[in-house]
Amino acid sequence: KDTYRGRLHANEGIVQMAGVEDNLEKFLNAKRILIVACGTSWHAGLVAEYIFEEFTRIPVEVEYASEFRYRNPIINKDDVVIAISQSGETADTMAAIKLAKENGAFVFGVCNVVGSSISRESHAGAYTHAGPEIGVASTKAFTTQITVLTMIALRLGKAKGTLSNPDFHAYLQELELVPEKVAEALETNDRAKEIAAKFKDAPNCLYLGRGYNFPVALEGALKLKEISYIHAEGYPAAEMKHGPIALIDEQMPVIVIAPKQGHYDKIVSNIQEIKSRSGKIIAVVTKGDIQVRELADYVIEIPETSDALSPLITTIPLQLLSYYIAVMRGCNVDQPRNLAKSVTV
Ligand code: F1P
Repeated sequence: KDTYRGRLHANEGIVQMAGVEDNLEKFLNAKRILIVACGTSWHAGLVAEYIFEEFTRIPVEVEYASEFRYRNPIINKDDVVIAISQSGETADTMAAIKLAKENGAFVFGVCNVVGSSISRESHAGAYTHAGPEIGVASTKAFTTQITVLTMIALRLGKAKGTLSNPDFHAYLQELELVPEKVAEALETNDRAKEIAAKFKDAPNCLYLGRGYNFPVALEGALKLKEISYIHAEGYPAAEMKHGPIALIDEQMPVIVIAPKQGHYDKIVSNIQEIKSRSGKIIAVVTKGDIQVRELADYVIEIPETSDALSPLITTIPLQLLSYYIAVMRGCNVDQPRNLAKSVTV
């Protein structure tokens, strides 16, 4: 809880924003923001796409660095390329940066490890200061990456006038409350443990979310795969009817991220579709929710948050769920098989 509290306070100088301030014109003149990253960092990039486009109206593209580096992508001089990496050593992300620089783009790094290769190779950057990531699977790196990217988007939205002053201040105030909300979300620990005990032997799991929480569904599924070796897939809830719905039966646990926000009514109807096919529903809901509670087999309650900041909170119970499932299956959560902390080849 303490580490979550500490590192989110920008006014204590823990999150460094100088990289943005010194290069504000580059960002403001960007025709496009291109985000390159791998794994969990790529998921943070997807959340950032929603946030940047909403706050700044600058078009954003998010690419797996591992694909980007091998194709012949169009990179323009007025692109800002944001490279996200916890370790700052990921070879695919490094190669994507090299390509971007060769094509004259401005490269901004978002790294956790101070002085890492990516922080040295990028033109400017911001550190996440999440503290050491002891486990191989990224967890606190994800929430701090999103926090830093949100702060950048707020700064740009304010400068561009695409975000109103009252909205800007409301988001800043809400960011200050995030550590408390994360602490509250961590209180779902026992509930996550209880649910984990029910589903630890499931061969497959489906994760669904909409809007800002679609990338959280991807990240929830990745966390489960990485540390418990259960096959899991994340999907935008609205895409379910285009394929994955065929998978649903009474054996299939479906984790739905369903906070009471923008897409709430739509997600309720997605949950109804799962229920009518006898899927087992585990829903992450806003405290006090009634509608989803009536439909779901299990609910995990989190504090109320605005749409844009909700991934910082909704991801916590999913991390706990994966953790407990992995522990109950006897897996080494810090050192999963076949997985390296820095993928440097
Ligand atoms: C990317 C990443 C992590 C994953 C694992 C392997 O690393 O895919 O997201 O959990 O550690 O590498 P990074 O570029 O963010 O350091």
